[in-house]
Parts: sequence; C-alpha cells; structure tokens
Amino acid sequence: MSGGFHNADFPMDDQGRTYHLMVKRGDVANRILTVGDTHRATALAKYLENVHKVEASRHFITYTGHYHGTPLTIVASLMGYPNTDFVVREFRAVTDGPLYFIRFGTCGTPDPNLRIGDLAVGRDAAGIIRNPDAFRAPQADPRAYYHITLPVPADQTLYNHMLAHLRANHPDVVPRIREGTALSGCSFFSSQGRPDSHFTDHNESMLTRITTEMPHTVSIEMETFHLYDLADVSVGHSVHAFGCAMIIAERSNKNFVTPAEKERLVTAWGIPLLDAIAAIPIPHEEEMHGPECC
Ligand code: DUR
Repeated sequence: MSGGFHNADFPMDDQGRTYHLMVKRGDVANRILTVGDTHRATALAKYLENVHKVEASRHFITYTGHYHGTPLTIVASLMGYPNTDFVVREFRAVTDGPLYFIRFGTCGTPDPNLRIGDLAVGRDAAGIIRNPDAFRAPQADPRAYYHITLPVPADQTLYNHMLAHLRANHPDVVPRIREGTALSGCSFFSSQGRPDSHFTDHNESMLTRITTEMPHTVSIEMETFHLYDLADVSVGHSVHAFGCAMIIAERSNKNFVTPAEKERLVTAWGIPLLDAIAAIPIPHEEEMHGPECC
C-alpha cells in the first residue's frame, strides 16, 4: 500500500500512481477500449494475453495486455462525465505519445427505426446539461431547464479507420451500425427525459425536443460528449476519441434489453471493435516506450 498522495493539483503517490485509477507509467497502452462496467471489461480482457490488472478502490479496473500481439488496454470507466474525465486525464498523465480511446458503451435511442442490438456510432456528440438556475424561477421557455451543447465531431482519421476496418473485416455486423449524433446527458434520468414522479424535472418534452432539434441522434448515454470534448481540447491533439454504444433501450416504445441479449452483444460487438483498435496505425510507434506488462 502506498504511503499517501502528493500534489493537490494532480495527486500521485510515491510510486507514481494516480489517485483514482491507481495507474502508473507502464500500466497503460496507447490503444484503449473503455467500457462502462467491470463485468464487460473482465469478459473482454479474456481475449488479451499476458494481462496485467490494476484494480482501484473506487471500482475502476484497468487491464493491459496483448491482443494478437498488439499492446492494448481495456478499462472499466464506469459512468458519466466525471468518471470519463478521471480515465482520460489519469491515463494521459502516465503515458507518452498519441492516445486512442475507443468507447464501447451502452445507450438508449430516441429513433424508432433503430433497434436493441444495433451499434450507435457517434459521428459527433453533444451534451444535454441540466441547468440548476432555471429551476429556481419559473421559465417562460421550457428549453431553459436543459442546455443542449454544440456538437463536437469525432476524430476524423480515427473514425474513418474504425468504420473502414469494421466494413472490411466484419461485413456481417455492418448493417447494424448506425452512424449519427451521440447525445450525452448529465443524468440517466432528468436530462435523458425519463419521467420520475418524485421530482419536478421539467423534462416532459425532452424526447420531442431531441428528435426535432437533433434529428440525426442515434444514441442517448452519458459519456461520449465528454470524451470528444476532452480530445478536442487536448494539447497538441494528443488524445483521439471514437465513441460507440450498443443500443439497449428503445425510448420510443420503452423496450429494454434482456440480460441474455446484453451478454451476447458484449462479444458480438466487442471482438470486431478489438480487432479494429489493434489495427489503429500509430505514427513512429517503434520508437515509443510501450507498456511494461507485456
Ligand atoms: N445508458 C444511458 N441511457 C440509456 C441506456 C444506457 O445513459 O438509456 C448508458 C450510459 C451510462 C449507463 O453509462 O448506460 C447508465 O445505465
């Protein structure tokens, strides 16, 4: 166990481990698959060789190993903006060179043409942020309760690589890839337009608002926008991001995924995505210092 953390601005212990993920230099590869829950991370980490596991007390788990010979990290990044922030910043702090984050999450969809089991891919992403100030006074405009941000595009080169690789190597799954805008709420409930009789959320018109203001929306979840936002403001654009999510909720008819179907989707989409991540070209990779695990 470590003797404590130093530097309140970016806490690290004496062994150079970060405060929330507990990762140090050598623990993280430059190609990263981020999934929401520990179960999905553990299921996909079975496909890595020479695995090194870092489990932090806050439930983050980082697996790093080789995927068909290529160093690759799979992280359980949990849910929402703050957890996404921890993962991206703490991984960035302990690595060198470009970082490639591929988010493979779950989502709902407002689009009645999309189905549970489809993969919603974020060509761009926008946030839906609850505005607490609006709740302290009556609002003439019901849109004042939630701010929908401007969309941030995915990393174009990474996006093209991922889609091209999936199309060339996994043509069977291609018909179920749905490209469009990923919307990331600051909550699973209020900002995603879920009714909750215990709270005054002023979100009754949210799904209609999404389908009229953001008609290309394929997914509603809680992370992709922050990932794209951070990648966009990374110094020297050293962070590259691509976000996709398997649809588990059809918001137009209230259908929700069964446990068996969700389990099946983890590898049905996870393996094609791992294949595509391992094939991401990294400039000057041979000169870089890779992870120490493997
Ligand atoms: N998620 C949503 N909304 C949905 C379905 C899935 O936010 O309707 C994602 C994002 C978050 C987790 O990580 O799953 C919440 O259950």
